[in-house]
Amino acid sequence: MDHLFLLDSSMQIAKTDYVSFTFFIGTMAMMAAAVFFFLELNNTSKEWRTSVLVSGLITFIAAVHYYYMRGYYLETHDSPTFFRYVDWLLTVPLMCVEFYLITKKAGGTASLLWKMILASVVMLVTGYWGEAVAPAQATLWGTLSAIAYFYIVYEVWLGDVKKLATSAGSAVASANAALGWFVLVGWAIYPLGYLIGTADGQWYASFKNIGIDMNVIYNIGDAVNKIGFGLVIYSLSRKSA
Ligand SMILES: *C/C=C(C)/C=C/C=C(C)/C=C/C1=C(C)CCCC1(C)C
Repeated sequence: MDHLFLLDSSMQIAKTDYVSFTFFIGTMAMMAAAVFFFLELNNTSKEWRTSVLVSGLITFIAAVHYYYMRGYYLETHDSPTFFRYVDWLLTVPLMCVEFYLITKKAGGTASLLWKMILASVVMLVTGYWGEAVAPAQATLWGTLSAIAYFYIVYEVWLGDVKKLATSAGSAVASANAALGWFVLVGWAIYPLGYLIGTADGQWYASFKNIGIDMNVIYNIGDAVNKIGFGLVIYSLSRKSA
Protein backbone atom coordinates (compact mmCIF):
# COMPACT_ATOMS: atom_id res chain seq x y z
CA MET A 1 0.00 0.00 0.00
CA ASP A 2 2.75 2.30 -1.06
CA HIS A 3 0.44 5.11 -2.09
CA LEU A 4 -0.91 5.45 1.43
CA PHE A 5 2.38 6.43 2.97
CA LEU A 6 1.20 9.97 3.45
CA LEU A 7 -1.72 8.83 5.54
CA ASP A 8 -1.26 8.26 9.24
CA SER A 9 -2.67 5.28 11.14
CA SER A 10 -6.11 6.86 11.31
CA MET A 11 -6.16 7.19 7.49
CA GLN A 12 -5.83 10.95 7.56
CA ILE A 13 -3.24 13.18 5.94
CA ALA A 14 -0.08 13.03 7.99
CA LYS A 15 0.03 16.09 10.24
CA THR A 16 3.37 17.16 8.81
CA ASP A 17 2.26 16.90 5.20
CA TYR A 18 1.66 20.59 4.71
CA VAL A 19 1.97 20.30 0.92
CA SER A 20 -1.07 18.02 0.70
CA PHE A 21 -2.87 20.32 3.10
CA THR A 22 -2.44 23.29 0.74
CA PHE A 23 -3.71 21.17 -2.17
CA PHE A 24 -6.87 20.31 -0.19
CA ILE A 25 -7.45 23.90 0.91
CA GLY A 26 -6.72 25.10 -2.62
CA THR A 27 -9.33 22.74 -4.07
CA MET A 28 -12.05 23.92 -1.68
CA ALA A 29 -11.15 27.59 -2.01
CA MET A 30 -11.21 27.48 -5.83
CA MET A 31 -14.56 25.67 -5.77
CA ALA A 32 -16.07 28.15 -3.33
CA ALA A 33 -14.76 31.11 -5.33
CA ALA A 34 -16.17 29.73 -8.59
CA VAL A 35 -19.62 29.19 -7.03
CA PHE A 36 -19.51 32.69 -5.58
CA PHE A 37 -18.60 34.40 -8.87
CA PHE A 38 -21.17 32.41 -10.84
CA LEU A 39 -24.00 33.09 -8.38
CA GLU A 40 -23.16 36.79 -8.21
CA LEU A 41 -23.54 37.21 -11.97
CA ASN A 42 -27.23 38.05 -11.57
CA ASN A 43 -26.36 40.90 -9.21
CA THR A 44 -23.67 42.32 -11.48
CA SER A 45 -24.14 45.28 -13.79
CA LYS A 46 -24.08 44.55 -17.50
CA GLU A 47 -20.70 46.18 -18.21
CA TRP A 48 -18.93 44.02 -15.62
CA ARG A 49 -20.80 40.77 -16.11
CA THR A 50 -18.36 39.22 -18.58
CA SER A 51 -15.39 40.09 -16.33
CA VAL A 52 -17.00 38.41 -13.31
CA LEU A 53 -17.96 35.46 -15.51
CA VAL A 54 -14.32 35.06 -16.60
CA SER A 55 -13.24 35.16 -12.92
CA GLY A 56 -15.71 32.32 -12.33
CA LEU A 57 -14.27 30.33 -15.24
CA ILE A 58 -10.69 30.85 -14.03
CA THR A 59 -11.47 29.58 -10.52
CA PHE A 60 -13.67 26.76 -11.86
CA ILE A 61 -10.93 25.49 -14.19
CA ALA A 62 -8.46 25.73 -11.31
CA ALA A 63 -10.84 23.86 -8.96
CA VAL A 64 -10.98 20.90 -11.36
CA HIS A 65 -7.18 20.85 -11.78
CA TYR A 66 -6.65 21.21 -8.02
CA TYR A 67 -8.94 18.24 -7.47
CA TYR A 68 -6.64 16.14 -9.68
CA MET A 69 -3.40 17.63 -8.39
CA ARG A 70 -4.50 16.97 -4.80
CA GLY A 71 -5.10 13.28 -5.58
CA TYR A 72 -1.93 12.93 -7.64
CA TYR A 73 0.22 14.46 -4.92
CA LEU A 74 -1.38 12.41 -2.15
CA GLU A 75 -0.72 9.16 -4.01
CA THR A 76 2.73 9.81 -5.45
CA HIS A 77 4.27 12.61 -3.40
CA ASP A 78 5.53 13.94 -6.76
CA SER A 79 4.84 17.39 -8.20
CA PRO A 80 1.81 17.30 -10.50
CA THR A 81 3.73 19.31 -13.09
CA PHE A 82 1.61 18.34 -16.06
CA PHE A 83 -1.76 19.20 -14.46
CA ARG A 84 -0.20 22.38 -13.10
CA TYR A 85 0.88 23.66 -16.49
CA VAL A 86 -2.32 22.58 -18.26
CA ASP A 87 -4.20 24.62 -15.66
CA TRP A 88 -1.96 27.65 -16.20
CA LEU A 89 -2.15 27.32 -19.96
CA LEU A 90 -5.93 27.70 -19.72
CA THR A 91 -6.22 30.22 -16.89
CA VAL A 92 -3.39 32.67 -17.67
CA PRO A 93 -4.73 33.49 -21.17
CA LEU A 94 -8.12 34.01 -19.49
CA MET A 95 -6.45 36.54 -17.22
CA CYS A 96 -5.21 38.31 -20.36
CA VAL A 97 -8.86 38.33 -21.46
CA GLU A 98 -9.65 40.16 -18.21
CA PHE A 99 -7.12 42.87 -19.18
CA TYR A 100 -8.67 43.06 -22.59
CA LEU A 101 -12.21 43.42 -21.21
CA ILE A 102 -11.07 46.31 -19.03
CA THR A 103 -9.12 48.17 -21.74
CA LYS A 104 -11.80 47.45 -24.36
CA LYS A 105 -13.81 50.30 -22.87
CA ALA A 106 -10.89 52.54 -23.88
CA GLY A 107 -10.33 51.08 -27.32
CA GLY A 108 -8.27 47.99 -26.50
CA THR A 109 -7.89 45.84 -29.59
CA ALA A 110 -7.98 42.13 -30.23
CA SER A 111 -4.42 42.33 -31.56
CA LEU A 112 -3.23 43.57 -28.16
CA LEU A 113 -5.10 40.66 -26.56
CA TRP A 114 -3.36 38.16 -28.86
CA LYS A 115 0.07 39.67 -28.16
CA MET A 116 -0.51 39.19 -24.44
CA ILE A 117 -1.82 35.65 -24.91
CA LEU A 118 1.15 34.77 -27.10
CA ALA A 119 3.60 36.12 -24.52
CA SER A 120 1.89 34.17 -21.74
CA VAL A 121 1.99 30.94 -23.78
CA VAL A 122 5.73 31.45 -24.44
CA MET A 123 6.24 32.11 -20.71
CA LEU A 124 4.46 28.88 -19.74
CA VAL A 125 5.80 26.53 -22.42
CA THR A 126 9.40 27.53 -21.71
CA GLY A 127 8.73 27.20 -17.96
CA TYR A 128 7.31 23.71 -18.48
CA TRP A 129 10.34 22.79 -20.59
CA GLY A 130 12.70 23.83 -17.81
CA GLU A 131 10.76 21.96 -15.14
CA ALA A 132 9.74 18.78 -16.91
CA VAL A 133 11.60 18.23 -20.19
CA ALA A 134 15.12 19.64 -19.79
CA PRO A 135 15.67 20.35 -16.08
CA ALA A 136 19.45 20.31 -16.63
CA GLN A 137 18.93 23.53 -18.63
CA ALA A 138 16.49 25.03 -16.14
CA THR A 139 18.45 28.29 -16.06
CA LEU A 140 18.15 28.80 -19.81
CA TRP A 141 14.44 27.95 -20.02
CA GLY A 142 13.63 29.92 -16.89
CA THR A 143 15.39 32.97 -18.36
CA LEU A 144 13.41 32.71 -21.61
CA SER A 145 10.23 32.41 -19.57
CA ALA A 146 11.19 35.46 -17.52
CA ILE A 147 11.73 37.53 -20.69
CA ALA A 148 8.17 36.77 -21.81
CA TYR A 149 6.97 37.59 -18.29
CA PHE A 150 8.74 40.96 -18.32
CA TYR A 151 7.19 41.74 -21.68
CA ILE A 152 3.73 41.29 -20.09
CA VAL A 153 4.76 43.47 -17.11
CA TYR A 154 6.00 46.08 -19.58
CA GLU A 155 2.74 46.13 -21.55
CA VAL A 156 0.64 46.49 -18.42
CA TRP A 157 2.80 49.11 -16.68
CA LEU A 158 4.26 51.18 -19.52
CA GLY A 159 3.02 49.90 -22.86
CA ASP A 160 -0.24 49.86 -24.78
CA VAL A 161 -2.41 48.45 -22.00
CA LYS A 162 -1.33 51.27 -19.72
CA LYS A 163 -1.83 54.01 -22.34
CA LEU A 164 -5.34 52.83 -23.15
CA ALA A 165 -6.33 52.53 -19.51
CA THR A 166 -5.02 56.01 -18.68
CA SER A 167 -6.88 57.60 -21.57
CA ALA A 168 -10.12 55.98 -20.40
CA GLY A 169 -10.17 57.83 -17.09
CA SER A 170 -10.49 56.94 -13.46
CA ALA A 171 -12.54 53.73 -13.22
CA VAL A 172 -10.64 51.89 -15.95
CA ALA A 173 -7.28 53.34 -14.89
CA SER A 174 -7.74 52.17 -11.30
CA ALA A 175 -8.88 48.75 -12.48
CA ASN A 176 -5.78 48.52 -14.64
CA ALA A 177 -3.52 49.62 -11.79
CA ALA A 178 -4.96 46.90 -9.57
CA LEU A 179 -4.39 44.27 -12.24
CA GLY A 180 -0.90 45.66 -12.82
CA TRP A 181 0.03 45.00 -9.20
CA PHE A 182 -1.12 41.41 -9.53
CA VAL A 183 1.10 40.90 -12.58
CA LEU A 184 4.12 42.61 -11.00
CA VAL A 185 3.94 41.25 -7.46
CA GLY A 186 1.45 38.36 -7.53
CA TRP A 187 2.92 36.68 -10.59
CA ALA A 188 6.47 37.12 -9.25
CA ILE A 189 5.63 34.46 -6.65
CA TYR A 190 5.90 31.77 -9.34
CA PRO A 191 9.55 32.23 -10.42
CA LEU A 192 10.45 31.80 -6.75
CA GLY A 193 8.75 28.40 -6.77
CA TYR A 194 10.56 27.54 -10.00
CA LEU A 195 13.95 28.44 -8.50
CA ILE A 196 13.29 26.11 -5.56
CA GLY A 197 11.83 23.30 -7.67
CA THR A 198 14.57 23.23 -10.31
CA ALA A 199 17.55 24.12 -8.10
CA ASP A 200 19.33 20.75 -8.39
CA GLY A 201 22.62 21.23 -10.23
CA GLN A 202 21.97 24.90 -11.06
CA TRP A 203 23.88 27.98 -9.92
CA TYR A 204 20.99 28.67 -7.57
CA ALA A 205 21.24 25.21 -5.95
CA SER A 206 21.16 26.84 -2.50
CA PHE A 207 17.50 27.77 -3.07
CA LYS A 208 16.76 24.19 -2.06
CA ASN A 209 17.67 25.14 1.50
CA ILE A 210 14.87 27.67 1.78
CA GLY A 211 12.81 24.81 3.12
CA ILE A 212 9.49 25.66 1.48
CA ASP A 213 8.17 23.22 -1.08
CA MET A 214 7.74 24.51 -4.63
CA ASN A 215 4.12 23.34 -4.65
CA VAL A 216 3.28 25.36 -1.56
CA ILE A 217 4.60 28.47 -3.27
CA TYR A 218 2.69 27.73 -6.47
CA ASN A 219 -0.48 27.04 -4.45
CA ILE A 220 -0.15 30.35 -2.59
CA GLY A 221 0.46 32.11 -5.91
CA ASP A 222 -2.68 30.57 -7.39
CA ALA A 223 -4.81 31.59 -4.40
CA VAL A 224 -3.58 35.18 -4.63
CA ASN A 225 -3.76 35.48 -8.41
CA LYS A 226 -6.95 33.58 -9.15
CA ILE A 227 -9.16 34.19 -6.11
CA GLY A 228 -7.63 37.52 -5.05
CA PHE A 229 -7.62 38.83 -8.58
CA GLY A 230 -11.25 37.73 -9.07
CA LEU A 231 -12.29 39.46 -5.85
CA VAL A 232 -10.62 42.71 -6.95
CA ILE A 233 -12.58 42.57 -10.22
CA TYR A 234 -15.70 41.81 -8.20
CA SER A 235 -15.19 44.78 -5.90
CA LEU A 236 -14.48 47.09 -8.86
CA SER A 237 -17.74 45.88 -10.39
CA ARG A 238 -19.58 46.98 -7.22
CA LYS A 239 -17.99 50.42 -7.10
CA SER A 240 -19.02 51.43 -10.60
CA ALA A 241 -22.30 49.51 -10.65
C1 LIG B 1 -3.28 31.18 -12.30
C2 LIG B 1 -1.94 31.00 -12.67
C3 LIG B 1 -1.04 32.00 -12.91
C4 LIG B 1 -1.38 33.45 -12.80
C5 LIG B 1 0.29 31.59 -13.26
C6 LIG B 1 1.31 32.41 -13.55
C7 LIG B 1 2.58 31.86 -13.81
C8 LIG B 1 3.73 32.58 -14.00
C9 LIG B 1 3.73 34.07 -14.01
C10 LIG B 1 4.95 31.84 -14.21
C11 LIG B 1 6.14 32.38 -14.47
C12 LIG B 1 7.44 31.71 -14.63
C13 LIG B 1 8.55 32.54 -14.80
C14 LIG B 1 8.41 34.03 -14.92
C15 LIG B 1 9.95 32.03 -14.88
C16 LIG B 1 10.08 30.61 -14.41
C17 LIG B 1 9.02 29.73 -14.97
C18 LIG B 1 7.60 30.18 -14.59
C19 LIG B 1 6.70 29.51 -15.62
C20 LIG B 1 7.29 29.64 -13.19
